[in-house]
Amino acid sequence: RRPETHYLTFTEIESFLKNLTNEYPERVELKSLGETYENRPIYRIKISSDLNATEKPVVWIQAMTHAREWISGAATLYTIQRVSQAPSSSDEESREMLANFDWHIIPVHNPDGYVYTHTVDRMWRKNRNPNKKCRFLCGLCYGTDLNRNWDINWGVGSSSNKCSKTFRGTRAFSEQETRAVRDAVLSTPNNRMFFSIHSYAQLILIPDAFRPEKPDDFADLKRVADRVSDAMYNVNGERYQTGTSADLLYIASGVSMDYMRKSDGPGIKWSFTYELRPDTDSTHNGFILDRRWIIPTAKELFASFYTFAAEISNAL
Ligand code: 0X9
Ligand code: ZN
Repeated sequence: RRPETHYLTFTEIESFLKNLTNEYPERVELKSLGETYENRPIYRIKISSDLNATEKPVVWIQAMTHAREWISGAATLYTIQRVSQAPSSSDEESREMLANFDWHIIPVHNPDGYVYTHTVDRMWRKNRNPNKKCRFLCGLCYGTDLNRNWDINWGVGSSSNKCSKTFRGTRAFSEQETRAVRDAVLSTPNNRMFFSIHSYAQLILIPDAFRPEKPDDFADLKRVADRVSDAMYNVNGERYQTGTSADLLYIASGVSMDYMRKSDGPGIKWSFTYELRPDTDSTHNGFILDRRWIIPTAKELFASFYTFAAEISNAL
């Protein structure tokens, strides 16, 4: 089964990634950044025109943080495939993306949760780390929301209730998944862009997520996000709104997008969160997008990465 026609299982994604590295060893490298509670690897695939050269400006893409948001993984695998194939294809956009940037992509940030959505509960969101509800004989609630666990204004706009879907964890970076990505980003030079991929509100979210006030460089971020939204619109006529989480959704703290901008942290100015689309013509829950929408959505996401890359390399 292929990632553009089916939602792959974690094991299938693993083989897909390994096959790519076997096919293109000179430009694709697969690494585990760490292991989850259930001992699954947190894969990072690096795609570079020259794996041995010093880092070009780096783009980070993090998908499948929330287990039920399957389209985020499927659409990201499509970009991985196109960029990996770039030099041996006539795909000019991918070639340009690879010429100007190194791509560090985490296609399944939350493998335990992802497996759980295939085996037990399609609507699971968090990871699967068990939380004791109290000290003695009082049961467990599973999972921390990996998009509330980062050390940026940790604690507000998230839940301290271990059973809640937005449980923030026992402290900032209590989870392996967030620590592994943090450490990988901090040890990589030349980080330039960061994207966290979610679904299903059809938005490009601009920092900050943790407050209603706009950051000083909001106008820069908004200008580029609006161009990206136009590029996405040109693919299938689907409009993605751009703005802050407070204006378009809700305030959330401890999210990866905000952490990546921290000046005493990764300091990545160009950091965004995507909410991909819901199923337009079904009565399904918005997280459950029929597999026929994988290709159209993946093409929009690819166009957005291409446009971000073109805009930001012009601005360098
Ligand atoms: O709540 C979230 O983590 C995201 N929505 S979702 O339905 N995919 O769970 C939104 C995140 C808040 N905003 C930003 N990260 N900008
Ligand atoms: Zn999400």
